[in-house]
Amino acid sequence: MALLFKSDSDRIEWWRRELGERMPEVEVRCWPEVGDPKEIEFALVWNMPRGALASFPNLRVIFSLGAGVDHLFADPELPKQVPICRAVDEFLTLRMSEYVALHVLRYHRRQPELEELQRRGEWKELYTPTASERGVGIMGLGALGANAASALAGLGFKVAGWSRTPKRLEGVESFHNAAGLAPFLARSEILVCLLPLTRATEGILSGALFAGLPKGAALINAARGKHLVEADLLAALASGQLAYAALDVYQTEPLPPEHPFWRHPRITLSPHIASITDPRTTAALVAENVRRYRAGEPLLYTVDAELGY
Ligand code: NDP
Ligand code: OXD
Repeated sequence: MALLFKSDSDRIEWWRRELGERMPEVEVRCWPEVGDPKEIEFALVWNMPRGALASFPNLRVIFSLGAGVDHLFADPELPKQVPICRAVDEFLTLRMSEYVALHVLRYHRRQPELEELQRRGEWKELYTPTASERGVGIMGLGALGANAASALAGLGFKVAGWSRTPKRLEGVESFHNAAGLAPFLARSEILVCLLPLTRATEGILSGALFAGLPKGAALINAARGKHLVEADLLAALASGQLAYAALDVYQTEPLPPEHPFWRHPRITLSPHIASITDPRTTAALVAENVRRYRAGEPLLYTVDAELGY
């Protein structure tokens, strides 16, 4: 029995160790050293080449090496009968909430402007509203969005969330579906995107959506680059409809060196590190799901191929 592992990270040996300790009976093979394709029963992967997963005739379960599964559904030859499980764990969730809190507070407390004043050697008081006067909107109230929303509510922000189906979350005003989008946007001075990338959400962060936000709002996108129409963000920053953006993900990754985002004075960027999958918690989840598969029990965190998440 073998598990194929593929990651873009440089922590391969750590992954091998964590997987090996939890599943000594499973041989871990690291891409591209596949061995006999017939022996691969499980795949824990990120950004596999198109068509590659279809070449394992005895594949039983595909594990996404991240919360998002768009990298799998982008493969037109993805074997349709094989269940897909995604990463949902405490470390992934907490790290994303840290990222969101960092950038919400950074904008809310006018830190980019303070840093500019520091560069100019200028001593000047800048005023900020209290958190209870600041509307923050989280798009996506799933494993990550719900935790980030609760964390911000705990800091005193006026938090709202938008999801596909209705939610109840203490301290968070909840909106859902197409009908809930306009009122949700209208009260979101800071908009955080934590949606999965699907047919329904690709390109959702567009000029039309920005027009529904209060003038001078800020955007934080930690979901997927393909949610954002990048030219529309630049136009909204130029017109003042948006005042600031913090971005972790891009249409093209790594972000090309000539891309205007790199040097934009009102964009803070990071290289898709908002929440990096942790080998300890994710190996434990994979081991539990391998056990469940063997025991004929329901798998944890399977995704719905129709919805795409
Ligand atoms: P979940 O699947 O748990 O949650 C997704 C949320 O989005 C749900 O609340 C869902 O609504 C909502 N949603 C989906 N489609 C729509 C739609 N069409 N309209 C409105 N709401 C919608 O995902 P996670 O919270 O675990 O992860 C979210 C995304 O974050 C991942 O898919 C990934 O792309 C990104 N990510 C980025 C990382 C980074 O480092 N930058 C790290 C980890 C994840 P409902 O609950 O009603 O189904
Ligand atoms: C993920 C990611 O989906 O890291 O987990 O982007």
